[in-house]
Amino acid sequence: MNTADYLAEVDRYSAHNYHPLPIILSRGEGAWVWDIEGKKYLDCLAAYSAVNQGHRHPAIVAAAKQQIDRLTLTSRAFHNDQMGPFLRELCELSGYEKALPMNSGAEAVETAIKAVRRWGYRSKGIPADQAEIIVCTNNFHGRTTTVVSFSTEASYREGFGPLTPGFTIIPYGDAAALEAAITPNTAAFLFEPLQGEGGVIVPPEGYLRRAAEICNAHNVLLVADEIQTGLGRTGQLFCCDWEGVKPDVLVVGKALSGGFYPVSAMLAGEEVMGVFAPGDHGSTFGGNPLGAAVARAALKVIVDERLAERARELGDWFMGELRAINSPHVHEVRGRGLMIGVEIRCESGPARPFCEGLMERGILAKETHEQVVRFAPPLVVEKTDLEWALGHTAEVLAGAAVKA
Ligand code: IF1
Repeated sequence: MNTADYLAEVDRYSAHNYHPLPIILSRGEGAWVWDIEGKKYLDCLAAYSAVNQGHRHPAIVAAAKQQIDRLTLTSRAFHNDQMGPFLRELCELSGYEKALPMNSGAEAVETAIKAVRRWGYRSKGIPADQAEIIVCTNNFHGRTTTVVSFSTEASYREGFGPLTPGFTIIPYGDAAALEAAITPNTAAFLFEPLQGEGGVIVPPEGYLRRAAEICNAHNVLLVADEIQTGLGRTGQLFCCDWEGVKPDVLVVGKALSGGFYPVSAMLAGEEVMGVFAPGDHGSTFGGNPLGAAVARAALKVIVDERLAERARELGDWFMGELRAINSPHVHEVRGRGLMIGVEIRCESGPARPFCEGLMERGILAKETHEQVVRFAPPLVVEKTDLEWALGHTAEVLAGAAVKA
C-alpha cells in the first residue's frame, strides 16, 4: 500500500474527527519520524508534548519490554509491584503528598473536578450541588462532556449538550477577573499556566503568583493543568515553577509515559485526596503495572537527561532565531522553553499552508487556532536539528502570502 491507499482506507473506515496532514508515519526515533515512503521529518509537535523524551527512548523501550514479559494489567482489585514505586517517585519528584493514577489527561482533569467539588462540600461547607469552578477563556482540558461544557470553543461543545453546570469563565491572564469571580461557593480555579491549544498564550508576568495569592486568600483550590506544559516542556519541571507557584492540585499526563502508554495522574495533599474512599473513583487501567513501569522510566529520563534545562536553553535560542527571521507574515513569536508559537498575520492567511510548506521540507509542525504555527519538538532534539529546521522555516515564512 502507498500513501494514497492508506489515506483512502482511513477515509473509509475512520470517523472524520481530525484533519491530519496527508502523511502516513511508520517509524520514529528521537526527534525524527519517517513516513511509509521513507521520507524523514523533524517532529515539531511531539504528539502535543507527549513525546518529550523523544520517540521510542531506549530506556523506556527496555522498561516496557521487561514489564510486558512480567505483568501488564491486574485491575485495582489487587495490588501490583509497580504502582507504589511509581507513585512514590512521582510524588517525590513533584513535591506532593499523594497521587491518583488515571490514563488520559481528560480523565485526570475529571478526577480533579470530582475531588475539588467534594472538598468544597465537605471542607469548605459549600451547599450540596452548588460548587463552582472558575476556568478561563480559550481553555483546553480535554474532550469529555463535562470538560467541554466549559470550553469557549463552540465546535468542541456544540451539539454535545446538555452540558455540565457549575463553571464560571473568566478572561485568561486577568487576576482581577479571578478575584471578582470568586463567590462563597467557589471550590477551585482550574487553569493552564501557559495555554497550548489556546494558541501558545503566555500569561502576564506575575499572573501565576497573583492567582495563587488570590485563591489562598479566599480558600479556593488552585488547580494547574500541566498535562501539556509539565515535565520539562516550558523549560522548568513544571510551568508553575517559573513563578515559584505550587498549586493545591496538579494534573499531569502525556509525557508522563514518554508516549508509550496513556498514563496520567492527579497530585494533591491529603486534605484534598482524602475525599476519595475505596470504591468512590477509579478506572480499569489506572495504576496498571505496565503503565507504571513505563512512567517510572519516562520520569527518570526527564531527570537524568535534564530535559527541562535543555528545553529552556534550546527554546530561548530557537525563539530568538525565529524572531530574527523577521518575516512579513509573522505577527509574533512567543512561548516558553520548547513550547513555541509563531502567530501568522491574518492578512497572510491561516497557518495551515505554512505547516504544509514545512511538511514539504521535512518538518512537522501543527497549526493551532487557525493562525499559530506550534513548534514543540521532543526535548531531546539536537541543536543541529533545529539549526537545520531554521533555514527551511525562514524560507517558508519568507514565502509569498499564501492562499487562505
Ligand atoms: C485532541 C488540543 C493540545 C491538553 C491539556 C488536558 C488534555 C490535553 C492542557 C487532555 C490534550 C491534546 C488532545 C488532542 C490534541 C491535543 C491538544 F489541540 F486538543 F488542545 F495538545 F493542545 N489538558 N491535548 O493539552 O488530555 O485526554 O488528550 O490525554 O483532543 O485533539 P488527553
